[in-house]
Amino acid sequence: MQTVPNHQVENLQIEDDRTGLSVECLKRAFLDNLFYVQGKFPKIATKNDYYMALAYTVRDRLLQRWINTAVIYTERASRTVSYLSAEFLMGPHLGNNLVNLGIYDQVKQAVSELGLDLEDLLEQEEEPGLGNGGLGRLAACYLDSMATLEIPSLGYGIRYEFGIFDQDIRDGWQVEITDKWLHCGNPWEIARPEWEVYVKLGGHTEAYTDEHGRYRVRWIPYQVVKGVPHDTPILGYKTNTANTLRLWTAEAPESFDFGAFNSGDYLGAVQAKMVSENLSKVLYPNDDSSQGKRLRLAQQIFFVSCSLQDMIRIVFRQNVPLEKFHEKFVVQLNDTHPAIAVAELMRLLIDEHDMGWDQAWSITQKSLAYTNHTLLPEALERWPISLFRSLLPRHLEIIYEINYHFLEEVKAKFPGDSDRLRRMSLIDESGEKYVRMAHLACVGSHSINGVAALHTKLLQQDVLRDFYQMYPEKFNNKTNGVTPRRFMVLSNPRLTNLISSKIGDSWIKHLKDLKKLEAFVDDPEFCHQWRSIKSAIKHDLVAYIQKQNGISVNPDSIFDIQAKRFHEYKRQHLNALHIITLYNRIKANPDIDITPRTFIFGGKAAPGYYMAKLIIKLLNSIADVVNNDPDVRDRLKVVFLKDYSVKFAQRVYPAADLSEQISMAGKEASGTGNMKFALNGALTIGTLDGANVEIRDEVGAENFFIFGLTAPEVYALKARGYRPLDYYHSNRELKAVIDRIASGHFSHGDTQLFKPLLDSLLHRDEYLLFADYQAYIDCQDNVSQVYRDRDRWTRMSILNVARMGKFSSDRSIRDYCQDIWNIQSVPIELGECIQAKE
Ligand code: F58
Repeated sequence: MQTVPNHQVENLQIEDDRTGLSVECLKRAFLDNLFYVQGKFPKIATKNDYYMALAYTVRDRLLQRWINTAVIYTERASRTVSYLSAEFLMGPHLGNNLVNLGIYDQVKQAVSELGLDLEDLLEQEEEPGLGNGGLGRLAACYLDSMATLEIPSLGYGIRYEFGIFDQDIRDGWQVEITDKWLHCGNPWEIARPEWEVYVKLGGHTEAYTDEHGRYRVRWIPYQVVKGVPHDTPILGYKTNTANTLRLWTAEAPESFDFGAFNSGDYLGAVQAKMVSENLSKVLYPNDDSSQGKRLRLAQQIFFVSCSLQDMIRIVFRQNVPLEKFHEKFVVQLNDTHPAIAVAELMRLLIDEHDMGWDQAWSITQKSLAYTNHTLLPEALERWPISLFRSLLPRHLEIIYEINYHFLEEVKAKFPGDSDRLRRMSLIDESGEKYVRMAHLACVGSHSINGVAALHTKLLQQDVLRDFYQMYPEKFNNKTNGVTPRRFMVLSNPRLTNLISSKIGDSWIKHLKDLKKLEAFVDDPEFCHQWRSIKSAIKHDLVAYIQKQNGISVNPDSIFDIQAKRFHEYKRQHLNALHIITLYNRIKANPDIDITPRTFIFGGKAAPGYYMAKLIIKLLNSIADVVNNDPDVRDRLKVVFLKDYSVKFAQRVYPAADLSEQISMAGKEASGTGNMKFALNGALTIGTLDGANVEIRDEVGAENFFIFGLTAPEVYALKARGYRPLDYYHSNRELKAVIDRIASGHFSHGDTQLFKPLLDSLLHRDEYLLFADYQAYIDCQDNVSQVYRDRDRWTRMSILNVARMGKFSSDRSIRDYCQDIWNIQSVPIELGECIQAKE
């Protein structure tokens, strides 16, 4: 569709009620939106109507910035980061936009003058749970930081109709419920049907010779799906930059297949429509393995092709020659889920835009960069060749050709090393043939990065070792970070205000400025305030737990929290072993002096991951027994908070005393929850894994509870031959814990319920719980000791916060900009273009 220049529209005065920030103006705009957009008036409005009216009021204020940003980027054809991710775990938009616009307090006052409570309205928002965990949340933090740093960027992904499932707990078991986040409408997005694109799937290819006598390939697809972009503005913190998150929905090209319709096959026609729409129907809820499902590969090509076609459209619209695609865009691949971009960009350039192979390859490599997020071998994506061919016949041909050239390069660099060729090939031919997506991403990108120093080192030494030897210059580390806007300013206003009252608020944009807090660590008044705030937040969580779970919790106990996806490598069950150890000590000696603790868990398990679900059941079963045993006398409480989400995380991080980061060393790529907890003043008990290593380096070993085997020790122990039974037999407390579970004590006498879990520990223990058990218990005993010295604990907490500056996602994004993206900021002035021309 063409844009029609219209000078009358350009000169329109944007009405003050759509942009004004005074309390009076906000109130007027709110009532106006309630009436004209929501079609309600106060007498009959529901809470959701009020939420929607407020959301539209805030969106109006974003639009002015959003349009200004788009106009300036277009005029200047600014270099742009294109962040391709199958997941964006954005969390609720309203509160974040209020913070970033700097109007939280005005809006609070405006709604309160209308007799409403802002917290209530914030609670009303259904968050878009379009991600599984860390990877999707990282993408969201990066969008926030790019906008804050005024970096032109587009986030590209899928607008799943159903995001990550809602979790209920019934009889201690996880039950999954579909997430209908769109059922009340989504006020934050604007559909852009004028920028729809088409994606081909299936069918076959044909070779032909074009009018210049060149060899060409034509792809005759079996199916074509339409992608429609839905845009959400992403506002930076106190800047005018509003970038775009562009999510694609899949539709049938026409509402009916008219061929089938006319031949009377009405249901067949509707069926075809449903098949197309399936592509953006649901987020895959697995957080580790790729299952080789056809629909998932179809989702990947769908959003990647839509996004690359959209970028090419932008290139043309801005009069950039296609040969300069890589100067206009740098495309960051968030893991291998968008790695098909390597073949798709080649296909678009060669087949659709007549480019030669060499030039297309050079542009592809210069444009793409790949971030790896995992060290788990089972999480490395591979697609069976047969599946791949049936869905993407043309891409498979292109991949074979890339592979041919690539293996020639490998041969030239490592002559006579056929084993290496086999290991590095884009095609795994050891049994059934597979396409290896990580290899494709490595070959097709100019940069390959891990997400924490240790992770990058392990990639180089192990998982991607051959590629590191082949292309050492491509490898670099970009330690993850988190946005302090959502995870401090919005979620922890009390601590934010205390900090800003002492050191000003520059730290919100320059997190390293938190260092200035160190000057107050010996100030008793400050320490007292610090402690009172933590205590007040804990009281709030106590009330929430009482309401949600009906459990009364002692606010003076240690709030010991493990909140993350459930996975054996993350070892929530090691935490369970500690709880039972303490329980056993109490049972053996009911008067024992134990520092009171509340163990809080939150997190979902992949629906098909039986062991993770059994661990959830175990924790809930322990909770039932421990919380109701009179001998325990409220010294221990175990709480499983259901349906962990971003909204929920924001409530939990600020209340933590102790953050559990206890994965087996060498498994957690980085972790980002570890950063959010520490930033909110929790102390960490953790292994030397992922970013824990760097957090400890920053906050100081004396302010961090480290325990357990290191990654090299893990490998060495496994190489020697690990025998978990030896630990069981030689460690009295460990044996008592395992025996207590086996006896049916937590399962109403049922000795079979947890047997699969116990068998796996006793006979395999892949994640070395038994090997780390004693070190963990000793470390926890030390935690309990230190907690009793409240002044010391407070001091450690303050120093943790003061030294977390490195872990802002702003720092991560600056590093990406400098080392990979080669991109500068483009500040946005309001009023330069469309606004208020009189
Ligand atoms: C996570 N990966 C890492 N994957 O586990 C974590 O250490 C890291 O901090 C984080 O990425 C950000 O770098 C992760 O969340 C997924 O959820 C994928 C979803 C799709 C299937 C494969 C796993």
